[in-house]
Amino acid sequence: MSSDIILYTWSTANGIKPSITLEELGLPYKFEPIDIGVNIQNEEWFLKISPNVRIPALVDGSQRVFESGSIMLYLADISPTNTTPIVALVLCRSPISAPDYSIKRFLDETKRLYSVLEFRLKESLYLAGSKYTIADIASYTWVRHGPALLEIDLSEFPALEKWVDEIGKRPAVQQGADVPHVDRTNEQKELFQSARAKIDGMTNSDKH
Ligand SMILES: N[C@@H](CCC(=O)N[C@@H](CS)C(=O)NCC(=O)O)C(=O)O
Repeated sequence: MSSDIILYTWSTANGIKPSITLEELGLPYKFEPIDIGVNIQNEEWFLKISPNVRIPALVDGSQRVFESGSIMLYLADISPTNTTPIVALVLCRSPISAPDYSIKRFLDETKRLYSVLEFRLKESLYLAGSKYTIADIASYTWVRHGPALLEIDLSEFPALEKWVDEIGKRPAVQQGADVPHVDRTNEQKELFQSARAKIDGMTNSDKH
């Protein structure tokens, strides 16, 4: 099957939502890596595709779509194979580059959101119900590295742990999460560890 879809993306939690969705739906696509570390997103040609100066963005023939949630809804809409219900679900961004005081706040908030997910996944196989949907993909890309980066023990959240392991084993997820192929795990881990060391050096009164 030939395709007009071009995905402009980078290997971030928002960036891999569309590639995982494309792989899951079996839609053919090409992709262009947009290295946000060297500001390709600010180049004039890219602003015509993504006026909000962010990845991911997608072009399908004469149609342009940006915002990861909009792209996922668009793909689910055009896919002939999609039969699952679509539910939007928003999770907080992880605090990799936040100011130090907000790192603690967002760490606590991340744990609170994990409890919310745990609550839901104890009563339901997937976030929107009995079927795997784009709500799972949108949340999975944020949850997958959280425990390692934030030093959270996921065994405190057994239903969430089972969900994240199961989704991570899906071939389409592994394929899509590797578009474009860039290993940023160590870079992210170092960033977080240095911020974490600063928090640990703060007094309790500084933390709020
Ligand atoms: N709400 C947007 C957020 C997209 C976003 O934050 N993209 C980041 C990478 S994850 C980006 O392009 N950053 C480049 C910049 O801020 O210049 C979405 O979900 O697509």
